[in-house]
Amino acid sequence: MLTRRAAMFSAAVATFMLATPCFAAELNLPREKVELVAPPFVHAHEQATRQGPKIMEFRLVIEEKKMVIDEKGTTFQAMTFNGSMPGPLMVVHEGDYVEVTLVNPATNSMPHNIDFHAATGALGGGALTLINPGEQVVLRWKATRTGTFVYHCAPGGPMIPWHVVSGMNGAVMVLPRDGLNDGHGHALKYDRVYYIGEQDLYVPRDEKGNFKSYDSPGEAYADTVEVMRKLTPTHVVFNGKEGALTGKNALPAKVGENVLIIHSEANRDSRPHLIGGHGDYVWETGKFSNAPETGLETWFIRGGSAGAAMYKFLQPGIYAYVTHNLIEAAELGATAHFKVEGKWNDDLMTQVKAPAEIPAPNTN
Ligand SMILES: [Cu+2]
Repeated sequence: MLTRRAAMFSAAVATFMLATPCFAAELNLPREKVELVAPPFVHAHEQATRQGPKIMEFRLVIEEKKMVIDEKGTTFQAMTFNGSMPGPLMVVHEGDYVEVTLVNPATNSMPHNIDFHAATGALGGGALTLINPGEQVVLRWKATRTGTFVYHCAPGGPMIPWHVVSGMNGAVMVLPRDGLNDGHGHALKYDRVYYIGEQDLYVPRDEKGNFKSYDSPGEAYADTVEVMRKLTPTHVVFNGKEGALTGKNALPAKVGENVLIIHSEANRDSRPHLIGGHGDYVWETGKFSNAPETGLETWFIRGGSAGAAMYKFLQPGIYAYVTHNLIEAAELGATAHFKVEGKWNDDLMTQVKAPAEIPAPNTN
């Protein structure tokens, strides 16, 4: 059934498409084809660049597929960009053009599109990219603002939240051409960069309270919307699955390295916290035209945005990176681990006395 809101949205799309001559002007700029990689990793890129603006070419293939989302083996009818939840991080520089080929293979069951928060133009490109299974489309937009920004599917009306919480979201990082800085003229460089995409999931249960499994997204839709409307996720996970970034999947780093963490949440608020570490420089809203905050304990990611935090690890060990709603971290899945190698600094922390029995009170 088409709701009033969905009808209004569709009308807005139709008006926009009629009113806007859509042509691809030729740009006389060099092109660079980027091979995207699945999160938490980020494709190779320059931090600062001496080159002029380019057309950066990306290819996103939409995959509707069943994924396992927790350690109990719960399955989920996911919708994804390039097969991962979240989709890959795309990195460009201010003034570059992002040219995305969006592919909706005939094996999919639904129309999809893409709305880039970093882009300027109606619906973030959503109206120009709506494609049916068996179609592909090419969108180009100019990266005029620096920062980290979410992208997500937005095919209209009630389809929008459902596709987003089914996994169709990711992030773009637009770097200043001369790289990151601390807001006081000092350049900041990272030795490693990781992309952590937080995802709230709403999985229906059967009468016995067990998670239900479905054969297609369409079959899961009605039950899933009921769970979504309660606004209480059954899972809050990093990178698509409980445990995706813990244990053997822990993110490696070394003492002395600056690590940049991009954290997105396309639908819901989050509070990243690195247990035992800090945010040396945090662009909480993710926008590099603002000076970063320094020395933070916990920061805030507004639903529908991506933030960036840089930290130089000073001690070795396993660091948990969580959302500091600890119920979500420990019970719903939102925990990652950094595995840091290096030399321990006793000056920063030491165990002065090992655990021992409490001494008996001196009665003399
Ligand atoms: Cu979609």
